[in-house]
Amino acid sequence: MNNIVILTGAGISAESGLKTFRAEDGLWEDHPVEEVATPEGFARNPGLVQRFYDERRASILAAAPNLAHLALGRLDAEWSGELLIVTQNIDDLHERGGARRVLHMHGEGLSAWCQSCDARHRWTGPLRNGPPCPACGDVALRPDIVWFGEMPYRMGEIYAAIARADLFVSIGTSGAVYPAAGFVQEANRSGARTVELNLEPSAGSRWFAETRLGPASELVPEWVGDVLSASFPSPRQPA
Ligand code: BJW
Repeated sequence: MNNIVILTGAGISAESGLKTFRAEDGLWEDHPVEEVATPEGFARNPGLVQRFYDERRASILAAAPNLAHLALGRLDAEWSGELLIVTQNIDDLHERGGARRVLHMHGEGLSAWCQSCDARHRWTGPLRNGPPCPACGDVALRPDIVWFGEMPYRMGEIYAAIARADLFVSIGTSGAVYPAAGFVQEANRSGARTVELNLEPSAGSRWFAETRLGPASELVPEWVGDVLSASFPSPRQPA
């Protein structure tokens, strides 16, 4: 086994105090998704959307990586084969947990994107007050986030990594949002072993060869230990 692709979702950051989306007390409970996570919602009420992401940005800055992020940081440091951590999360907790091979397919909360000159800037303050773009000076910054109906980032790279993967692992995601929810089937098609780590079975649970249930802060360090000690079963069928 050499190539690993890991998909993470909001559940891996839940124990860092960041809300998930679809839980009863989740983000969509107080903020209708079509209002805050679509380009149409942003066009209708930019102030509301900027406030929502200003609050999210502040929460990200106040959060710290948990044992699950740290374990993936350890895996990244010690795994000499190919590794890609594809995260749907907009927080930077994987990076602060030590991981380097991270791809943010739904964008980054600490990035602002200028709709006028297309520049992207690291952003830690608010956007609701309409700051000018540091590159062109126009007041046209939006959160650098992939909303519903928009194309997630770097899909070609993701599908290429899945096609090469020996092991595909999904951590803390409900499997409700495409294209990420379809990655497990892609991985199965290309012959990878598939494993799900989640508090409860996801919508696509039946597609995984193995499911381990529990909190990410316990499951992920245990799973990383298994992989690094090579006690993980060989993923591909012998030729
Ligand atoms: C724990 C835990 C603990 C809790 N330990 N686990 C009809 C059919 C199919 C598709 C479509 C359709 N109609 C429209 C579409 C496409 C649409 C879509 O999927 N809609 C669905 C609602 C059906 N998708 C899109 O529009 C995407 N773009 C697109 O498809 O472009 C075209 C394209 C075509 C072909 C190829 C490529 C592209 C864009 C999707 C953008 C999603 N954006 C959001 C918001 C922005 C980011 C942000 O604000 O943060 O991304 S939505 C939101 O959901 C966010 C998340 O990244 C995403 C996934 O959520 P996640 O992470 O799974 O969170 P939850 O809350 O759902 O689940 C948490 C999980 O954690 C649970 O399972 C818990 O059990 C678990 N958990 N605590 C372990 N301690």
